[in-house]
Amino acid sequence: MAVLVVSRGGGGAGAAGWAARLRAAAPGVEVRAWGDAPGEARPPLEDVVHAVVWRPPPGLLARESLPALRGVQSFGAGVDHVGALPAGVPLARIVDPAMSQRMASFVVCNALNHIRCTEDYRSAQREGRWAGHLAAERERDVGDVFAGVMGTGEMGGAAAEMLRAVGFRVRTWSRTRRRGPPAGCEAFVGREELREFLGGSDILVNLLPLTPETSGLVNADFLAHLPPGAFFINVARGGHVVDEDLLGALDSGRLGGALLDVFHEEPLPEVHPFWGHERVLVAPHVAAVTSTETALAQIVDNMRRTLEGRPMLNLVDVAAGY
Ligand code: NDP
Ligand code: OXD
Repeated sequence: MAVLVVSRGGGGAGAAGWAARLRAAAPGVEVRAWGDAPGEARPPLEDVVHAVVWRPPPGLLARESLPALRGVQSFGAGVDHVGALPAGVPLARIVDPAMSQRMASFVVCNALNHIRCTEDYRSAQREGRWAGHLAAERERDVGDVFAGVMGTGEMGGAAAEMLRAVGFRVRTWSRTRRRGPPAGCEAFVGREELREFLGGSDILVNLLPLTPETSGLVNADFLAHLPPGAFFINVARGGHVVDEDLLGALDSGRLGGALLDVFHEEPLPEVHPFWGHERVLVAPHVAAVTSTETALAQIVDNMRRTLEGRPMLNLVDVAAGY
């Protein structure tokens, strides 16, 4: 019985780094790493019962390649990168309060930078300009700004709470009412309440999972419902966004700006117009990287559970896609 660690194109420790930590935490367990170094050979797969993955090669998790597979663990909170699984093989994801706090601080930091015009002062500095007039012309107080958070799960809930704690007026949007919004936030639910939610979101934060229902959600029609000059923070997935429509809204001034941490293709291709766009801030998928310190224990626990035939924790509803 063996465990396979596959990690391609992600930040963090990489396949070899994670595999070394799993071996140290569970001596005696055969842990094989498969990273994306040029020419790296594929390890033996026949006896792999548990796989820990970030962007595995398409088809790797199928029965034909991993006939003994009994459990899959995503290295991320998201699972859209995992691909198709054989029927009945359970999928777990990372649920880590430290990671949710990391995400929340990234969102709050960028929301505050936006309303306090940090980028404008940076541009003025590059040109040697004293831009004190911007304080009165563009800056806004937190209590006057509505922040809308799409997704009220582990990440979205934490971001909404922290936005609220620093004084933003917060609205949330989710698929169901099963989790109430964080205290002090106004909740919107389902497609029928989406337009109303968007219409009052000066800053829009995307923390939805990428599923068939949410793929391409952020298109021209969607963006047209935001208040003029709104700021968009995408920390979920590039696949939520129709890039041409986002660029159109930015170019027309309909959208005031965007902070993008995630993209259809990562790394963002050199020629992509987001790189040089004056209203776009590009981050390299770093809003909340899975940490070897805070997530190792649950990855090891789920590995042991699969090896011992016990159910994993933090299971994903594979049919819903999150
Ligand atoms: P959760 O599963 O905990 O929460 C998902 C939320 O999205 C829930 O509130 C859910 O609603 C809502 N949702 C799902 N589908 C829809 C829909 N069709 N319409 C409206 N709302 C919907 O996920 P997490 O909070 O843990 O993570 C969210 C995403 O964040 C991940 O999938 C990943 O893509 C991204 N992420 C990005 C990182 C980065 O570094 N940039 C790091 C970590 C995660 P309901 O409550 O009703 O089920
Ligand atoms: C995740 C991510 O899903 O890093 O955890 O994007």
